[in-house]
Amino acid sequence: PEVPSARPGPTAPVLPPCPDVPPGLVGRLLIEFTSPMPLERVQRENPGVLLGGRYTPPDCTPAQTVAVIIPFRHREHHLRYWLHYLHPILRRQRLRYGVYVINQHGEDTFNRAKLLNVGFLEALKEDAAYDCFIFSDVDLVPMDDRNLYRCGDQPRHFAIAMDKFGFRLPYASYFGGVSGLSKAQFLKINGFPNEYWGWGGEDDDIFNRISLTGMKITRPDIRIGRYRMIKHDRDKHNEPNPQRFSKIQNTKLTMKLDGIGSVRYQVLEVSRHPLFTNITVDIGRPS
Ligand code: UDH
Ligand code: NGS
Repeated sequence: PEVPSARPGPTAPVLPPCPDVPPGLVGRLLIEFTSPMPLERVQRENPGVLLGGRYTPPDCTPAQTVAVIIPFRHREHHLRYWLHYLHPILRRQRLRYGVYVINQHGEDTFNRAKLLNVGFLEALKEDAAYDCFIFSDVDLVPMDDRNLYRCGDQPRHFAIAMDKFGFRLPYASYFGGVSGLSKAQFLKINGFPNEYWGWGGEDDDIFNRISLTGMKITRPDIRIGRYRMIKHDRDKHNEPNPQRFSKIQNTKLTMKLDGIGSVRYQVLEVSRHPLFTNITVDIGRPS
């Protein structure tokens, strides 16, 4: 008797796994922030990106599904550059990904790490398949597409050679700018701290959480982990937090109670734009 064909029909193509090293990367990139960047242009240049900033490679099946989480308030001009440079890079890296801008509502003190916790939970509500989370400041653009925005068996630090630091680490335990954790790694450290209001220290607290749970960060080669930062003045309502030095001494005690398990917030709006999903959130204010 004739054996039914296992071959899938044209509507359900089974694609091969994406290769470890994506073909067609270009390496070092020219990044500049001088000419204006209209959103219409960025949309026109990225027709393959689906509503909400979702993308799936057409020619292979990626091993991971990556949520890119951006803490945000009043940086629309930076976001346009970020989208312009990052979408083509992430596409060349053959990632299945979505871009989530977590927009802090109101004018109370900014809280980067709490916004990132919100991003983790809200991205998972959008798609339970997310298993890798890349946390990126809106003003940081990689200068080399070989810096792959993926998760590994340890938490990863991507932004290790920023122009403003002379393309070096500012200090050995620096974990700021752009970092990535798998879902399991993120949950293992109870997510990020919610109690760092204002500028500074939250990235050091995250580094402490990783070390205290027996993990060790990985980084790309220093020649590949290069970044340009869009120059800007200090934002309003994000003054240096005077408590940051004492708080980072206490991570071991605080991390059990303060983290993804205790985050409280209210989503005010979810809007799907052509190149990103915007989630406006009320995260409260320091108590
Ligand atoms: N962010 C916003 N809006 C804000 C504050 C912060 O979107 O009002 C986000 C944004 O993604 C930013 C990230 O949080 O990239 C980190 O904040 P930051 O850019 O203020 O931190 P950074 O260390 O700058 O880059 C601190 C002030 C530097 C002043 C330099 C003056 N020459
Ligand atoms: C450290 C901060 C970090 C910050 C890093 C780089 O001193 O949060 O400087 O800052 N830690 C504390 O303040 C405890 S930067 O030069 O980018 O402004 O990421």
